[in-house]
Amino acid sequence: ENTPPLAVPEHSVESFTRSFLRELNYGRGVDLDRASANDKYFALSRAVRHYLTTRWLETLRNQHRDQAKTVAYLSAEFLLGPQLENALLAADLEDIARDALANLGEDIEELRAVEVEPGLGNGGLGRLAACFIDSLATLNVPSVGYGIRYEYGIFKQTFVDGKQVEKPDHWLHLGSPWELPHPEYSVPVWFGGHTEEATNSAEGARTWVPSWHVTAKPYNYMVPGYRNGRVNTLRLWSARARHDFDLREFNAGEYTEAVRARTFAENISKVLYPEDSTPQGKELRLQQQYFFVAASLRDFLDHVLPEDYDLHNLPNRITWQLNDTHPVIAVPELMRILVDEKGWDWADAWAVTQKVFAYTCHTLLPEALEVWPVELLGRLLPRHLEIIYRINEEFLEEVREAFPGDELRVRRMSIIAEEPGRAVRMAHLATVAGFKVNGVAELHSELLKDKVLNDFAEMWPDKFTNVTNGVTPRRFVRLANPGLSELITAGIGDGWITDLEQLRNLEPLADDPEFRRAFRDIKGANKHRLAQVLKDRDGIELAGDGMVDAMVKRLHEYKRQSLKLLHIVSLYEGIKSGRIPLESVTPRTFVFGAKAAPGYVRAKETIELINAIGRTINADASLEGRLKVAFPPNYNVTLAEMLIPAADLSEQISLAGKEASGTGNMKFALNGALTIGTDDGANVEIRKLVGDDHFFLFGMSEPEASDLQAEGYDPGAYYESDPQLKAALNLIGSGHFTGGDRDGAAGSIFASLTQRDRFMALADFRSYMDAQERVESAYADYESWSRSAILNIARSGFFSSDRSIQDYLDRIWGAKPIDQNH
Ligand code: 26V
Repeated sequence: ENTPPLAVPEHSVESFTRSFLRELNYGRGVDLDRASANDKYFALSRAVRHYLTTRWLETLRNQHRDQAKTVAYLSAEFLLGPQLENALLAADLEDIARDALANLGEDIEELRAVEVEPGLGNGGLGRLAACFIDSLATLNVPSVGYGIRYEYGIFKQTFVDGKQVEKPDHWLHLGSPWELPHPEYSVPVWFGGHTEEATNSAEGARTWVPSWHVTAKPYNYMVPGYRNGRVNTLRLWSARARHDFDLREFNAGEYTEAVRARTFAENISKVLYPEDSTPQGKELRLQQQYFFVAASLRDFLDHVLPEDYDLHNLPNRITWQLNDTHPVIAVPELMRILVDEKGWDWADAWAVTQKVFAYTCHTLLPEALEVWPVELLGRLLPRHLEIIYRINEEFLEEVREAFPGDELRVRRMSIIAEEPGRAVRMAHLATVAGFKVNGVAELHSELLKDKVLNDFAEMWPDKFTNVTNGVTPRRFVRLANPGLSELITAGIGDGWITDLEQLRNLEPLADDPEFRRAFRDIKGANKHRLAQVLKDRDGIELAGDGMVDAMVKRLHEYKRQSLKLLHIVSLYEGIKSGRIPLESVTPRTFVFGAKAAPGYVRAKETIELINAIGRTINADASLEGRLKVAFPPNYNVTLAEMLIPAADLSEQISLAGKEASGTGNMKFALNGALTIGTDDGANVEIRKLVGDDHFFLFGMSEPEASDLQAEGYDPGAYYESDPQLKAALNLIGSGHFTGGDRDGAAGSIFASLTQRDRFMALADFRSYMDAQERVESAYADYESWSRSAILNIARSGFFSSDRSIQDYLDRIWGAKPIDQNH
């Protein structure tokens, strides 16, 4: 029971060297002369892990002893990014490890490059989950992340003839030193079958007789707080075929068939779905969702809670935070456990269930709201469908009582949609069951109440709240931008790393010419580093000493990469036609990073067009290298950490009312880029904080955009009335960039913008061009630009994910950070 805690190894180069060599010899079975880069990377990672393990065990022991209120973050995605650098930072081993390796003749940077980042997420939602668990640990909150250990993460993007080609991301190929499997905590997850009359007498109970199951095997990952002695756990589930399958069930001679059948079960955690909108209603995806949720509930109830725990107290012990609707099947699962398995009456079970789930919505696009066909859900999870029906029945009764005679409202609010086919609306289920519903930026939360979930907000106004997103300053400033971090620390001390509002103290330094010069030097060095990496990796050349203008995010029509292209083409066309004198153009590199969902045709065409335009512009000697387009393939966390610190200008140009929050916008501001953006998502809050003088606002506001939509939007009118817009579009449509081809990507994008333009890029074009002119003249005074950049940093402390987590604690969870020494 009371094993004394292992001592943390001594913080010294000697001790670290011993750990490293021991891991190399005993862990990998090689000596230094014969070790591969992977061997050394493993030994290094394992040595670092030793320094955190004692803390991890302590945290787990305290958590078990205290039985404190816990936050379980349920998320189908955790886009973690490289682990080694973060562990080195948290354990305060950066210098020691570098020196230890140098003494052995090894370069730590070379070993870091071996790491394949775990890309277990699509974009914003998955990266947010990773920032949040970092902040939960740093704020000392008892918490656990639950998700899926995909064998293949987000695909690796390559370009072939400028077209996106996806390659599988077998990130576990060489093994991962960061995970610890715990097969002894495996749990079965059942599917299919039918339901029968209950064997217990609880009101509302039935018995589920499922027909097949898989085993969910947990892998634990350390989530270290920033130098605070806490190490939380991220538990990711891997699907295994039931280990005890009985060969007598198969006829003689079917041995190989039986073994082969295992792969069916193991498919469940095989691959991350790379779509992040327009749900496909794929059966395997629903299997994934139920798989990780059922395993996580079971894990918490059976392994975390004491054996005799009275589940009536559950709301004091846990909040299950639902990261979008992906885990919402947890709601009927908990009801099933309480009613069918534990024998509670329905009403008692519902009372508890309604107090333990909270729901975060991450979108505004109606097509991104998940719905599951009743037929599919009923086939895979027949008992859960029955439970959802009953929840809906009672809920609709409540609606009828609150709004007598309003059957239209009842139909709108129903958890079950009738058209086009019967389907379960997961956002409605989450909103009915959750005790809180939050949006991810102020504007988004308002639009949820006023539009997307308006009926629900009228019924339960107090259920709705906002928590504006944030990003972890450890990874996105301290690790990504060491130069800037040192400068900040020299100016105001290092408290900002865990208390980002302290960046305010930089404000006076924005007026200090020495400080500004130092800032510019760092920005320049970061650009150099980026230029070097892009050259080595992809053979890309940047515009020498110019502005770095970055648009990095998933490729989506609503994010309007096409509007960015219209700006680039218009500049190019202006220069070529003599309208714009070349000398007047600020040298600038337009950097794109974007993956398209493999089935999203227009997004893929946009990628092709970006590459085509880039190829033409980059090869045009008459531009004297003043304009460049750099589109490095496979934008991921690793590349983000390289790119964001080098940027001068951050492009956040979605149509107002479409981007829930954005988090890249925050990362750029914190690294001293100025934003050109619409009044959308968290841009609104960034602009309010940094001030209009240090932000380039353009475009319609959300009400203006929705009015224009309602009036009937005609992109053709904009095309006809703005000669520069017309010239840019015509140049694209003419095949100028596509080797004369007018039919492929160029023709398709031309037609879609001029005929439909769902996200009104043409309507915002003129205002965007004007804002870009303001950017050019501001940049011409780089002294004053750098002052604005520093003020952006100083005023963006609000966007720490530590602040987001504090808001979740105050507004939703009611959990308290733990005093470590108690
Ligand atoms: C949605 C869906 C829809 C069903 C099909 C599968 C699937 C997979 C992932 C997603 C997530 C898309 C939603 C998302 O990533 N939203 C982004 O969340 C960020 C964090 O809150 C926010 O900053 C971005 O504005 C928002 O687009």
